[in-house]
Amino acid sequence: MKLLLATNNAHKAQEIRAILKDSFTEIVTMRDAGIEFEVEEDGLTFRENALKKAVETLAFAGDRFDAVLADDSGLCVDALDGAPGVYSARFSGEAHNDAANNAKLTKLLENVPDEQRTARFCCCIALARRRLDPIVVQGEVEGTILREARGENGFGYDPYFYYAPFQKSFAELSAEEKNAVSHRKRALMLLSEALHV
Ligand code: ITT
Repeated sequence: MKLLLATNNAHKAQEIRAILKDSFTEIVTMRDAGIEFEVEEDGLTFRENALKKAVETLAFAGDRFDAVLADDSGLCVDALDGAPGVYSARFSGEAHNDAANNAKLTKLLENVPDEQRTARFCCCIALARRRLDPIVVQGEVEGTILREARGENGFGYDPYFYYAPFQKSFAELSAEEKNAVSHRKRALMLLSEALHV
C-alpha cells in the first residue's frame, strides 16, 4: 500500500510517518513524488477542506498511489464563535503571517475575561482510498488564549495557546511534548485505529 501525503510540510510528514509506518509500505510527500498540485481550500469546515484535498489529489496522482492523506487544521476560539477556524492561516488577510494573526487574535480578545478565553486546536485528516470509502477523523486539544506570548517553539498560534495539563503554552513545549498531545497526533491515532479494525 503506497500512501501519498498531500503536504510538503516536512514536520507534518515526519509525524505522520512515525504513526502510520506499519499501515503502509511506502509514505511519500508530493515533493518526493515530483507531483505539483494545489487544491483550493475553500470549504467552510476542516472536514470539507481535508476531504476535498485528499480526493482531488488522489484523482490527479493516478494509479501510482493506493491512498492520499490530507489534513486541515486551525484554532477555534469560543468567544469568537469558533473563529479563526478554517481561516486560521489567513486570519489577518495575509496568508501565513503568524505575527499579524496573533496580533489580531489578542486584540479581539482584549476585553474577554480569563474564564471565557477557552479555545481548541482542531485537526481533520482525510484518507482518500482507491475502490474504498474515504476515512475522515478529527482530533482536538483544549486550551485557553493567553494575553501575552510565551515561549519560542512551535509555530502559528502556539505562543498564545495555554495548555493547562502542562501549565505551559504550546510554544514552551519541546516538539516531543507537543507531538504527544497535539490535535494532529490525536487525529493520527484515530486514523491508525480506523485502519486496523
Ligand atoms: P499546509 O500546507 O499543510 O496546508 P498550513 O500551514 O496551511 O499547511 P494547516 O492548514 O494545518 O497548515 O494550518 C492552518 C493554520 O492553523 C496554520 O497556519 C496555523 O496558523 C494554525 N495552526 C494549525 N495547527 C497549529 C499548531 O499546531 N500550532 C499553532 N498553530 C496551528
